[in-house]
Amino acid sequence: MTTSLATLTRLRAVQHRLRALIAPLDDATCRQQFHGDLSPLGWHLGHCVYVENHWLRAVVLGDDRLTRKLRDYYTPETSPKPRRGPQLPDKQRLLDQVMQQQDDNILLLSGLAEPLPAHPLLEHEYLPLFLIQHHCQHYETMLMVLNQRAIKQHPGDFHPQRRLESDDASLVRLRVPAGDFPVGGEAPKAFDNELPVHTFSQDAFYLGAKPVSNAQYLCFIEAGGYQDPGHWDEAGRAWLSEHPARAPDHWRQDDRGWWYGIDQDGPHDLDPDMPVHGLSHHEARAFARFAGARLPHEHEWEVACRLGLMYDSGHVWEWCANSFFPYPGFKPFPYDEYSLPWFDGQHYTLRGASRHTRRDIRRCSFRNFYTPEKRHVFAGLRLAW
Ligand code: AVJ
Ligand code: FE
Repeated sequence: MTTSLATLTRLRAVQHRLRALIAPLDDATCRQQFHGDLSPLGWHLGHCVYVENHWLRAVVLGDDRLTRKLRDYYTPETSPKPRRGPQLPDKQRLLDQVMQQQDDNILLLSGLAEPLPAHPLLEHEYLPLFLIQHHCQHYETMLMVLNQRAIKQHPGDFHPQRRLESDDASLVRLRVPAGDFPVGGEAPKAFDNELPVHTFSQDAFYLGAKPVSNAQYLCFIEAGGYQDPGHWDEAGRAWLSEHPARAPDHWRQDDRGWWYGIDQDGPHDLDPDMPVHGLSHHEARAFARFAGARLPHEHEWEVACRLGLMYDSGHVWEWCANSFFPYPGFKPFPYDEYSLPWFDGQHYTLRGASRHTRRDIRRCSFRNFYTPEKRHVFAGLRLAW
């Protein structure tokens, strides 16, 4: 068996991107935990090459020499986040090891130096495609870490050039027709949670032409949205009473009361027309109620995407109304923990993509999922009626 040049190139590219995020940082930064829900950057890099080594070497080639001792440390379920930083190798050593192993894995997958055995995981390039998409998700999580780092380290001395003005929360609506539509992803790229393809029957509904913008979200803030319990359902009120949130996660006010944002490159003016992010599912629901709307079901979103109505999407993940659930006939693949534990009613589906999402996982059927209180995942919302 061999792997096509196109697939090898995509894997190579994301391997390189992962290392490039680490390369300019010092050792202490790579092992620091900047947010309670996020791992150190160095752990993400090591985890990604561990996942390659596990599937390719231990499972396909039956050689677990590289993974045996690292299993507990790089398996999220057995590795407490606060312990991940101190146990990392020195940054330069980690980078050297990772680069060497990535190179070896590309060579193995190419089948050029030595023949790659026939194995079910290699059929239709399933394994390298899985690895690419796995790494893309960790790449994005590493951007979340860099964002949290910038937020925590920001001294609060920024003055935006322009004052963000609030804008009417009513939006241009698209009509999405009623009908029976296929939903789900295509093998071999699809993750287990996107399968099988099945039919979704919907009534006609209206969907925001764009996600809610920064200026529109400011309208909610200035209208006292965080203070008025009428916009919040019971779960939202419970969350609000425990969290001091009164604006998106990365928004700050200067001494004039002007809003600005912080991302991995530091503080910046907020573009009124760009989609808002940094919102929990609770805030997304409250905004929707405030605007006289609701969140879309993930399959309404997917149908609209398949009908070509999402051409400007892709700057923020979009919280959906429903929790993450298995499709009828779901089979866990390639391992139970990829999706199964998260069908727990505690996770909500997100659709779309953020500006940090690489194109390998941008598709109408892709399902992201997080618990509703998460505010660091580049998530905003789109309204439905
Ligand atoms: C689907 C993005 C929530 O990052 O925890 C990565 C994807 N699964 N490695 C995560 C995932 C295993 C997952 N998310
Ligand atoms: Fe992972």
